[in-house]
Amino acid sequence: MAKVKELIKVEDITTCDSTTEMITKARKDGVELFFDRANEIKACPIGVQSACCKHCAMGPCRMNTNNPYDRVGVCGATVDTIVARNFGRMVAAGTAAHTDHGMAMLELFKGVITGKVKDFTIKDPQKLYEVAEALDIETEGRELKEVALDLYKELELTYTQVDGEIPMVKRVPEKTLESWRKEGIVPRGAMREIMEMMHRSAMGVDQDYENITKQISRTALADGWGGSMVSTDISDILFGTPAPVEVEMDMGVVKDDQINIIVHGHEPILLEAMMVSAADPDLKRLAVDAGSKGINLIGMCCSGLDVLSRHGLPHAGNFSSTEAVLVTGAIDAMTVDVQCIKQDLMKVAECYDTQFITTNYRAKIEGATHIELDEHDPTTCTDEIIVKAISRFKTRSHSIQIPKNVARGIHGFSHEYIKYMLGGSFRSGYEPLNENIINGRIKGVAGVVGCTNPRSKQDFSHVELVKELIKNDILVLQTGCSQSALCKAGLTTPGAASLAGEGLAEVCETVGIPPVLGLGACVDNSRILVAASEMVRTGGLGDSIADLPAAGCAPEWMSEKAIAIGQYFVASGVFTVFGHTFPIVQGTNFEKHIFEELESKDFGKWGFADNPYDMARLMIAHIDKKREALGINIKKERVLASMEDRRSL
Ligand code: BF8
Ligand code: SF4
Repeated sequence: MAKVKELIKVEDITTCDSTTEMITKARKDGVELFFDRANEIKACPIGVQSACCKHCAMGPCRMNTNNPYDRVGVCGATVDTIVARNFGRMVAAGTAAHTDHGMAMLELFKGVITGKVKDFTIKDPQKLYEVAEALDIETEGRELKEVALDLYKELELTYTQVDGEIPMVKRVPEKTLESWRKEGIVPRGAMREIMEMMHRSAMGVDQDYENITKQISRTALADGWGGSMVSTDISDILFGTPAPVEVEMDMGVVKDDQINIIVHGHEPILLEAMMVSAADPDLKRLAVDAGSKGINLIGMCCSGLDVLSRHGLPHAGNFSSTEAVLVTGAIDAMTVDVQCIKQDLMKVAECYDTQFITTNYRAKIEGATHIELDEHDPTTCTDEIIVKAISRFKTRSHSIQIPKNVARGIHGFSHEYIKYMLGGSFRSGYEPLNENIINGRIKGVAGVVGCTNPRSKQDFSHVELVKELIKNDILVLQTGCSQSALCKAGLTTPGAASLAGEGLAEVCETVGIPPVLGLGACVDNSRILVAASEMVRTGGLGDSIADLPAAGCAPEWMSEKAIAIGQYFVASGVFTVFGHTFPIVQGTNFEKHIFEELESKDFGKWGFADNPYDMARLMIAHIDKKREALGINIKKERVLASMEDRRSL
């Protein structure tokens, strides 16, 4: 193991108590973690501003970040071209990740409806009908299978459509869609958009940053309103639409006397199949015969959030805790599929003799055991994983230390549930939410989402930002790793209403909800888009998403996927703030374009701040500006009209 020169203080790394405890143990055990390397490997100052182009062998060409216009690349590319192209390629990569995942979900759906996949069925037929109706597919008097086949064909266009507009634009508010049409950015299929983004950002193609930005938006929209949205809808149809459920979060969910299996990644099929295997009577008996009290299935990161939302399965933590949990010595197997799997998990697992298993043909890791999951027969793979975990349990040889912390929260909100909870079954709809925004009890809505990053103190910005927002009566919607941070901090319980401003607290107490609503994994940001559309359609808050008193933030982002998400929120009309770092050169025309000018086209815009309090200030100021424009910025007293007033109406 490489020797770390200077160890960073644990209190500067994380605010998560369990991760703190495990970092300390790892140091005692001589195990290096990614936090240590983040401290040792200084971020490249050119790369951090995306000021280098290596798209051809005449370069790589490096710009002067202090004086961005004093030089151009060998081919003459300006700093604006270079930074915009790099940004576009990040969006293409992030979009590819979400849409490839969505396409895998769609293939699974096809397998289920054609009878080729027998281990899963359609769990939520009502959602299937709803999605079909939203896409104008005839449902009246038709068999579920017939509708499902039509839906499959329609949704496939999300990925493959060569021309025209993707199906899900039917959900976009009219005025927002009009703005996209005017700008020429309504997406075709994701494959086409990603291909065109890669083409246009190659050497010698699109060299006008404004024109490049159009393709950046179009590609990102093919993710948010395309690949990600289809992934969410299909997962709900196959595995059930989430409804609020009490969950346990943090490393205390690991049990000393049970066979602990961590499932980490992004494809719900792996965890859903693991649940089937873990319930198998033969495997359960095998686990008990091995001397354990049973099989303890635990999720991490996004697929963990998927099953946490749907089934209340325990969750051990977010991206920055995936190595730390292995340091407990109590993990018998960690099994992974795609995305956000740090390669060094393999090495850390090896240090503790944990079985480390890859399951997806797309993502193998040197040294890991590969047991491929075949969607036609997923439990053959997951049964084998459990058998391996049992054998590791029998030969446990490392000292075990499990942090005791377990937080509880209510998660599993969906845009359907938000509609139901505020209106009740009698008058379900978004009217109560809109009314409460108009009357000022709720100032606005914020999406706080995304990763943790070892270059930013784990969880700190997520928690501080959200505390500021709810204190200011802003209802917070969450997806991705941010949710683990907020759950650990106790903010996803109805009791957290006591930390909210008076108005928001009143609404939360009346409805019995937390002021911070967990909506699932990162692809489930699409739920926020649908909720925003419903708010516009319901009325009283403007005609397009850009009119809503809403803002988004990814305070500790690290993945290219986060940039794709940020861009589709911006293109949809949302002011989106990123924290800690932003991959552009400051003081350039491209920066001005995406941080200021886009707003004038009925889009949102980007914002940046390096601490949570400034992030909150930016978001609140934007929400106030939108309230002002809507003419609802004055907190009105509720006055009952007198009979005289009524007569004069
Ligand atoms: O997709 S929030 S660290 S796990 S990228 Fe990754 Fe970021 Fe977590 Fe899920 Ni999303
Ligand atoms: Fe340099 Fe232009 Fe080649 Fe980029 S495309 S590496 S700027 S010569």
